[in-house]
Amino acid sequence: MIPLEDSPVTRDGKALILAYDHGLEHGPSADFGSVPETLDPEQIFEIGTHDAVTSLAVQKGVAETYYPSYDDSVNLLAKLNGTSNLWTGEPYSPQNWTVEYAAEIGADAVGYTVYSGSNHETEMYEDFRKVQEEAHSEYDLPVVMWSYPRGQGLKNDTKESVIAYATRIALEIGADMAKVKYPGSRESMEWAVQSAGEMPVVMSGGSKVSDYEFLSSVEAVMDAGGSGLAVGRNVWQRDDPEAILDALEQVIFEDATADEALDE
Ligand code: FBP
Repeated sequence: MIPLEDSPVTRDGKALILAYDHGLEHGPSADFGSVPETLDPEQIFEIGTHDAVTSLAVQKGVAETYYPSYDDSVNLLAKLNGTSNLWTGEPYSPQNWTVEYAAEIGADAVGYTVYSGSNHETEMYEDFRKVQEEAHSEYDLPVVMWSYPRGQGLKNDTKESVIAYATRIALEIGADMAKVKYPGSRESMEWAVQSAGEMPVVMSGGSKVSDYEFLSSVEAVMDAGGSGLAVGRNVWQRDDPEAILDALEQVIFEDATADEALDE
């Protein structure tokens, strides 16, 4: 495992990953319609320059086109695989760029989705193995795993036991950090964090909710021993992304409660 304390994609060992791969995963109508400016990747790179953001997770085309103007102000997390919402088969996320190419563009870390439980699990583990070994042995790049159990056999993908299994799988197959859905309570998150051993665990943001609900779940994750957050919609779908990032900075890096962060 690559220790993330000294990595540029963390601050004091904690992470706030701004995710912006939704144009591929969900499509522009689903996620950019409510705030039309979010269609423009440059707007998100601007948001990503906020001090609280430790890296920006994007796909290849967006990285190639926009990252060169931001390489001094944003850490790049190259999201190497991803699939569109138009795919209707069992979950599978193909690799869209290589570790080598991501490193050439200037990536500080790579990200990879694995759908454990899918009928394509064996292929995805094999794909992940190649990426993880190349990232570690050739480029010394940490690998953040979007660990999302899903597929025909899984009725509830945010159940406590499923999320703990998700963090454990990430540890077992060699991730340096796992990004998982929030299992609903601090206790459940604690179990997921413990299941990951020394590997850091961050919460996946999810669809937009109120400031208080969102910050409270982040507070619960931090109290549970989590290492932060990977978030998209709950930041850039807000009217004032900077204000929520100010609050997140306090909760993630300064041990503030949701109430304290909202009072500022
Ligand atoms: P959000 O904070 O907007 O949920 O983004 C996190 C993320 O993992 C994105 O990287 C990705 O596009 C999306 O969620 C995938 O969500 P799902 O697979 O559940 O549709």
